[in-house]
Amino acid sequence: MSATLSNDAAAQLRALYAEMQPRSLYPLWEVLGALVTPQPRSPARPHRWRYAEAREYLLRAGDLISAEQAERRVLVMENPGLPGSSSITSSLYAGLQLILPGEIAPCHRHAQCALRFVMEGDGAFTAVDGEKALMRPFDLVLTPGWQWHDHGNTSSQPMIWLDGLDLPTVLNFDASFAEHLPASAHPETVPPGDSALRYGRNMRPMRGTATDRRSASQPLFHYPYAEWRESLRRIARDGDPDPHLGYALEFTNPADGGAVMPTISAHVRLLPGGFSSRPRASTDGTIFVVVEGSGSARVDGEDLELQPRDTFVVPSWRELVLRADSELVLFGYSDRTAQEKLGLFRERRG
Ligand code: 1HN
Repeated sequence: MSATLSNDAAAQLRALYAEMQPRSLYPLWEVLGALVTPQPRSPARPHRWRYAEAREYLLRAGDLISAEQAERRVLVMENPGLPGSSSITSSLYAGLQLILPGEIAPCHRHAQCALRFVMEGDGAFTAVDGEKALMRPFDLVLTPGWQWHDHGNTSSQPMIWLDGLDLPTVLNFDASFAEHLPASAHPETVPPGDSALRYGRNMRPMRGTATDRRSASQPLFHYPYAEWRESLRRIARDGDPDPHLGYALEFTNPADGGAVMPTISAHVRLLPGGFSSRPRASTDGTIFVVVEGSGSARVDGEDLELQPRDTFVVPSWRELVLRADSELVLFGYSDRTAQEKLGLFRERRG
């Protein structure tokens, strides 16, 4: 509300508000400025979670509660600016999940889309609709909405990964559904790697044949580190990095060439040692994991120092400058694809 009112009118308006309130009626002019801001004003804050610290707490939880008892034994990385929300940005969730040797995290499915980005361990699996992905450090594994998934660890080491979900988005739409499989594990319907053979080689099964096994809209769900790292390594050998992003590759869904899931985009980037990015802001608050190297993320002038396996978050429309002390490799995910579909995505490159 911009115009000044007489004392009399102001007093009468206050009386009017008090009378309307029991009928759930409110004056827009008192809140309009906070609702329609000239630019994003996220309550989320830039923050970094040290992997070594979180890991200690997670292993202590592992001594006290089993994966089966917890259903999912996860420490939520909640944004300090969004207390009580279990959210890392206004639209996305992040947590660190531990599965110990011999454990099973029982089979369920839900409307929410999830990704896993492996932090440590080797050989535990996520099974998606009956196909196992054997997980290695820094692999990306997807669990698209409404696909059955369970996790198991038949290796001899603990396995820890980051879970990224669109929980706050689904909550916002009041569209959450979930169910449990009566058995703790889904029957194994195809051998590990089956979907990569059928859909991961710029080919696909002929339509309408029995070789077309997976959901037509989400055929691939395992993006191994060995493959994406090799691509980054080789494209960084010749050609210049993008001044804002470094060498950056987005993971895609081969069904349509778009983002990996309807609400989540994911990418990796490599910044050569000594490289400083030009400042950039975007409307998609982004969660990053440091894969390799060290450096810093300066967010609106505040420095977050980065070490391997740290997670950090850059909220919407905060200016990010990345500096690589040694060759820095990052994984990142955001709601960019959802914003693009809604016509909301913007970026500013300085
Ligand atoms: C979930 O289903 C998993 O399947 C992990 O591993 C974390 C956080 C909230 C809701 C569902 C999983 C989750 C989750």
